[in-house]
Amino acid sequence: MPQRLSFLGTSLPYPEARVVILGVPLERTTSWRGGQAQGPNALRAASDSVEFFSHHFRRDVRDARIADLGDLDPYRSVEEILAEEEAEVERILRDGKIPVVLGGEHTVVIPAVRAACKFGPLQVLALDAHSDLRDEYLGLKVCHATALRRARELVENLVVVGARSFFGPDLEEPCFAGPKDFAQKLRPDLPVWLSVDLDFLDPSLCPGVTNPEPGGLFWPDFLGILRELRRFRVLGMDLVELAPIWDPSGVSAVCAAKALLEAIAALWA
Ligand SMILES: [Mn+2]
Repeated sequence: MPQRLSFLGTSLPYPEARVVILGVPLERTTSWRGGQAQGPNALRAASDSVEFFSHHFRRDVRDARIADLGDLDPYRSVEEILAEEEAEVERILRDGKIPVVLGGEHTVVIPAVRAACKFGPLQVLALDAHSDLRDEYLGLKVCHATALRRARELVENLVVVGARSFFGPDLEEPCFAGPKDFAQKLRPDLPVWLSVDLDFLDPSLCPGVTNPEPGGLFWPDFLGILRELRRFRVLGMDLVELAPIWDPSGVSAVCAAKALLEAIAALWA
């Protein structure tokens, strides 16, 4: 029997799926220590350790009918990879399904949001330790440090929760919110794209990320955010910046797998 690593061991064919996972192991514009290319498969492997059932949301995630398409080929130019990702996310949405993009660096949010915008006005909720609002970084307009600025240019509204690393002027931006009050900054009339940079979590909980930042959020904050988000229509999500090589305990990959499971249980099961 051919074996392929998949989230929760799913082998559901694409036509039968409601939630569709796509790995984009992009690691090209990283400015420090890297490691995100191994994120998608580390998350898949760690998903063996979590139950299908979310007791917080009283849902079995298998009811979300999850398919896992595997990873895009990363051995091409950044432009080619991002273009294929955009086409894939667009196809998944056009088929009436929910795309879940696994990074890779946070740059992968840009083509995902660009694809989702083709279906109407959109807003983005990002969980991130960093504002990612630079206009360019190290000469690049499209990279991990500009990801949320590029995404914001595409959508009607951006809200960022968990930010605690700023370069200065970004601190004056109106998009930042706390885990308890963020929903007030979201527009009730617009669908949401959820972008989860795992470094929003405190590094004591999830150290295996490319740019850990002290003073982060904890698990109950995340569950509370998901609970609030259930009032909105969430079109899809990305989960990025898992860098398992920096966490020999493997707990960060389990956090990532569990975070994805809880998000699917809360929003789509
Ligand atoms: Mn970040």
